[in-house]
Amino acid sequence: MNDRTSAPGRLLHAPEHLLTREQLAAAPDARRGFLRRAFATASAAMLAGAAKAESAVGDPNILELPQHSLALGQPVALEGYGKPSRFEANLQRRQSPGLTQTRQASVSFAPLQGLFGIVTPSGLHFERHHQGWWDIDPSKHRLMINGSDEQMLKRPMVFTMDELMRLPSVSRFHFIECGANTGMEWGNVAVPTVQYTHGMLSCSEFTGVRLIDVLEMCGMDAKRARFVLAEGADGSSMTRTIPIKLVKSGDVLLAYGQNGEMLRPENGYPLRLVVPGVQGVSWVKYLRRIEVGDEPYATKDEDVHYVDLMPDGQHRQYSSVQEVKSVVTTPSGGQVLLDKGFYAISGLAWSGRGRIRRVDVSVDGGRNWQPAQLQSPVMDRCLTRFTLPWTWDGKPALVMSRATDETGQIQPTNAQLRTVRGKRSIYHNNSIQTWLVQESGEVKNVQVA
Ligand SMILES: Nc1nc2c(c(=O)[nH]1)N[C@H]1C(S)=C(S)[C@@H](COP(=O)(O)O)O[C@H]1N2
Ligand SMILES: [Mo]
Repeated sequence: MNDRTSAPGRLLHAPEHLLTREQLAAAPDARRGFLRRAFATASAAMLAGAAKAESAVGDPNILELPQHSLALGQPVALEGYGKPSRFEANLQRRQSPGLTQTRQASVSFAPLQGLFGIVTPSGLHFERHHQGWWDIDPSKHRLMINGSDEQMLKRPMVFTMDELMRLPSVSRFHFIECGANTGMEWGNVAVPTVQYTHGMLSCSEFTGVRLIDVLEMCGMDAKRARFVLAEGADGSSMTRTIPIKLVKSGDVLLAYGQNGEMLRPENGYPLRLVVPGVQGVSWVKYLRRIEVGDEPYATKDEDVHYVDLMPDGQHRQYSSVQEVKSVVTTPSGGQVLLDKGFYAISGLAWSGRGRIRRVDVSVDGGRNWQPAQLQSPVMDRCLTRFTLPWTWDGKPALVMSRATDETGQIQPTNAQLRTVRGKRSIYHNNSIQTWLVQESGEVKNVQVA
């Protein structure tokens, strides 16, 4: 089953990969000349071309010296910001075919199927705006820190960005996941690719000042303080309650840096809250105010939105930790396996409660499980990359992954999750995802028990 010596299978990353179907059809075929049925529709001319190029002998890509080996290359840019290769232009954030398209108040999904390792390039980080994004002038941005009364915080202060950025900072890798990620799968299979099932998920190195340090500077009453309120400067008036316990642990950051540079405007430039392990909505962007208080604030974004409708008709509130979850990104929905043979199954695992301890992978719909390899680094409340070598025999396969975190929490099946949560939720779906590899090689989003 895990025979790495078998011929490598080729993978078509539809619809966002560098090779088109046509280019692949024209490429030398794998050793057995095994043409997937997916290509039955390819034109006769193309098939003839593929047959001619069957072996590397006579390959013009080797025999004819290309221009880039003969002439001077491009000069270095005198100035400017680097961009990806033009051949990578299809790898983009995209709006889901399963959601109503609106201009400002919406979401675009990260192309998880095309990413390596654990860090999301900032230009591909998912976006979620309740009222559109802004590119705020950092010289005019202010952060106010106040208490619910004068004793709660003795020295209320207003910080400029310069003042904040002079303070000692930390840099940490964390994932951010919207509580609504995978939400469309509650009822049934809703969207075709992992970009749309799981792409409200990204992971960055964030740099900023620990919120606790600033609150201590301001003279917070550590005995009375129980919650903080975080407020954004955009028109959505995003406001969220964060328990002081999380803040006191030193994990909550006033972040201005993302992957070595300033935050992108879409991600909250110039300042956002980083609340590791907690759903994205609490990571308030364009952060302009923190208030310290002794009771939860019950704002619109925690009363009306981001509540979970339970089977008994009651709503569950403040369910903010993102529970243990994982997904296979290769092979995943929309891709096509072009050959039988070796594939490296690969995916991402994460938990809002700590590190990932293990990931098991099944290729038979959950009857048998094998432990996947976790790639280092494995970090606290961060994405973890896992892999498992697999030889596809050309028969239908149901590919799944199941993560366990360091607290012992195990990712539930759809049936297990629904027993507790019903089917009418939007948020916090962390159930096991299944991809069906069909005989044709085409991969489909399906749900099994
Ligand atoms: N000020 C402000 N903060 C916000 C939002 C917003 O609309 N305005 N959206 C929230 C939601 S619902 C999520 S999931 C994350 C998304 O962060 P991102 O756009 O950087 O991916 O930001 C959160 N913080
Ligand atoms: Mo969100």
